Amino acid sequence: MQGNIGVIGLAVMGQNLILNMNDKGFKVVAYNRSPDKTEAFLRGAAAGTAIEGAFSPEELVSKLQRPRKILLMVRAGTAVDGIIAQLLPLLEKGDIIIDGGNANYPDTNRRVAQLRELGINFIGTGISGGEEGARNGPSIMPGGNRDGWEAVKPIFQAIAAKTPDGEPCCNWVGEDGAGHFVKMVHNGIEYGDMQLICEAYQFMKEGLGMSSDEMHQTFAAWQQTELNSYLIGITADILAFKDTDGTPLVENILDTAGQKGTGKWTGINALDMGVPLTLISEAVFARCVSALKDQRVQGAKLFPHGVCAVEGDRSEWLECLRLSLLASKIISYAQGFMLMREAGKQFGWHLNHGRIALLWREGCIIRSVFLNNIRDAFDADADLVFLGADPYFRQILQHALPAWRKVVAKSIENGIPMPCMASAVAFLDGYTSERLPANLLQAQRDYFGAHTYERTDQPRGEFFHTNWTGSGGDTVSSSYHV
Ligand code: NBP
Repeated sequence: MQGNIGVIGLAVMGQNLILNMNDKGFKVVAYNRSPDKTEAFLRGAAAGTAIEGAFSPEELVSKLQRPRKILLMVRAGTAVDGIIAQLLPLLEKGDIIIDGGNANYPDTNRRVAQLRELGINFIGTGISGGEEGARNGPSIMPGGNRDGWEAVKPIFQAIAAKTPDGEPCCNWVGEDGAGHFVKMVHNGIEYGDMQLICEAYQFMKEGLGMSSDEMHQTFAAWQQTELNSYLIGITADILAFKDTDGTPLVENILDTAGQKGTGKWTGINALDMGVPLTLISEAVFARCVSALKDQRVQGAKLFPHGVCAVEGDRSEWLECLRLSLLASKIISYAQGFMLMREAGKQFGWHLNHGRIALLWREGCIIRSVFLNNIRDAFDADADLVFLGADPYFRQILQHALPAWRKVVAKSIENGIPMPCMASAVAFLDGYTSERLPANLLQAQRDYFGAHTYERTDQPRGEFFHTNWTGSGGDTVSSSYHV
């Protein structure tokens, strides 16, 4: 029997996706650049299954049903272009290449267009859930050339995670690089969620003086609330985990984090598109600050401050903190969806936000109960611009606001860095201000650069320049923008 699908790349993701497909009754042909990995896989995890190996691209292609479906699970970047170049002479019109790695979406835009010219359907899909998700049901975000989708859909929807209602967390996202764009935003949101939890942890530990076991209990209790999510659950587990000497392992881990491409790309795209993605960007920068360990050690000597204990009723503070986390998380998702809306507009992608929320409901790192409410919000109003305007989320934000301000103010007063929670309040305050100080900013720009300004008492689109110093003249600038 010919293979239903071929998979190239037998590292952790590729192997687990193949085993998952095999479990669902699909015949998979596996190929890896280094043959020893293919041999080890066939002898190991794939032994006794219907999975077949191939030791060259030619052999792989010869073993597949038409139209051939080939999933690439290799390191993102030039490796993908290299493999495509190897496959092209072997493929026929109508064959399908799927890139399941973490490609940067402009690369996917380019590949979709190039391969369309050659009659090859290219799909770029985000796959989230790590090793465990790949094996048991990931969240899958496919986009690209839709002509290839119907042939791939039964396989991908079979292996994907399912919502409690049985819907697959895999559906068509949109044209070109839309799937990889949505995966990028997913990863950015993951950065934000993780940093928010870390800020709550630091407030509990250093402000409220809580032990790891007490924090474990708090996160476990939060898991029974609207915050119920994979990341809150694993945080509770981590805090209970003891090192070999009986101390909490988390306290023995060095406090520096790296940041790989996708969080940074999310921030860069937000800047390019003019979307105020403040929370995710702060989360990326928080990792950058954490990475400056040596400088922080020096800084702590220059500005010794320590964290002052947070006085007052602990359970009251914990409820304020829970509300702050929830409200900040709403802002983060609201900003993430704003970015996707803008990308949809700029690239002409028809993104369905409710459906995207459903894709993330299970299988991926940001999976949470809360995503059901986001799906409901976009189902009720597909044109919802700001998630906080949905009645459910608006009510939570309004209820949380006093507690949220209290936590952020206390963190600043007591020296606990909480950049994401603080930026979330600042964003909401700015976004809901009818008048901001940008009038002064416009005056400054006109003063030093003759950039002109609009007036409150004149129609929009009419521009004025003032000779502020009496020596500036009346000539305005039309090309120099600061
Ligand atoms: P890696 O990202 O570690 O990539 C290793 C695979 O790429 C191996 O099969 C390797 O073959 C192959 N490869 C490389 Br490197 N350069 C190649 C080239 N020039 N030509 C052909 N093959 C090449 O594997 P992974 O962690 O399984 O991730 C696969 C993709 O999925 C990546 O894009 C990753 O970003 C994405 N992803 C990973 C996760 C995760 O949790 N790990 C989650 C979600 C998405 P070799 O054996 O011959 O060196």
